[in-house]
Amino acid sequence: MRKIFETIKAVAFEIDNAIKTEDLGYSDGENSSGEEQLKLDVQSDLIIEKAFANVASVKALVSEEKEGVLELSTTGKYTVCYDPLDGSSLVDVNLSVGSIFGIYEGELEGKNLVASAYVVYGPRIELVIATKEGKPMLYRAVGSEFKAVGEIFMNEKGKLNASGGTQQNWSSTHKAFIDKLFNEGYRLRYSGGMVPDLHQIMLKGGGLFSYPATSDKPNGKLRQLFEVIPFALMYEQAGGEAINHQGMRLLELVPAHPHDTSPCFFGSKSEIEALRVAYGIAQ
Ligand code: P6P
Repeated sequence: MRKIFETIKAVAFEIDNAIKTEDLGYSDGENSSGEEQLKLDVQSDLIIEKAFANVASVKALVSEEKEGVLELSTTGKYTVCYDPLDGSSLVDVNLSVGSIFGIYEGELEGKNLVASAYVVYGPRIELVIATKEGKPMLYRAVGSEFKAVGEIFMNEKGKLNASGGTQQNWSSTHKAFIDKLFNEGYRLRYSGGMVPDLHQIMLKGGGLFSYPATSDKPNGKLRQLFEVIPFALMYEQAGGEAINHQGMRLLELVPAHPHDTSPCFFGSKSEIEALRVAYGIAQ
């Protein structure tokens, strides 16, 4: 696993350099979710694929930018599922973006996630790594090295509310719940980049990030294997919770297809409990 984390650190610097120096135009392709691919999406994907090809413990890769599973070896132990440059459409307005990694051992489902990591490409390059032991660890790039900053803890209750999805397509239940939080004084913090938005809530004392089922996306928008499940480990290990609209832990999801999505809610315990009450799924 150490070699996997070292590889993530190495690709973080390469992708950050690509963000700062490469063409921001669109390629002529689409990803498996039918989204237009930026040249940066394709390039970031290639950087990661090349880097992991040399890691003996990795047997396969699943990428947001590719359809299926890319087999690398028959002797490897882990499958790395990743979103190479999440929120890439924000690069051309100079907002923070990120890479997300889920490391699985066995079948590709929530219970087999053994570790996750994400990189934030912002004013600074930051990396967070979570395993099933202990709190997530925050690292910050200093020169060409990542230095450990400290463990991440979430408060019981926060102040931030990142409400995703198109509001006109929210259910009345979800709209009433989000409005209630704002009426209680929560502050809107939503950039449209999952990585910086979830990173901010974890580091700024907690709150709620929601991307619900909507009339135009009844299964939500965010992908289970390389977005939702990796962040679910982060939030649970930091002392928060991560559930879907039925109250199921996101770490218990079993995707039928590598690009399956899920409605998702990540937050401090207090906000997730309030969501359960609002959605009528209180335990
Ligand atoms: P919306 C970026 O495209 C992304 O996949 C996530 O990074 C982000 O949380 C979400 O989509 C934003 O979606 O529909 O709110 O613009």
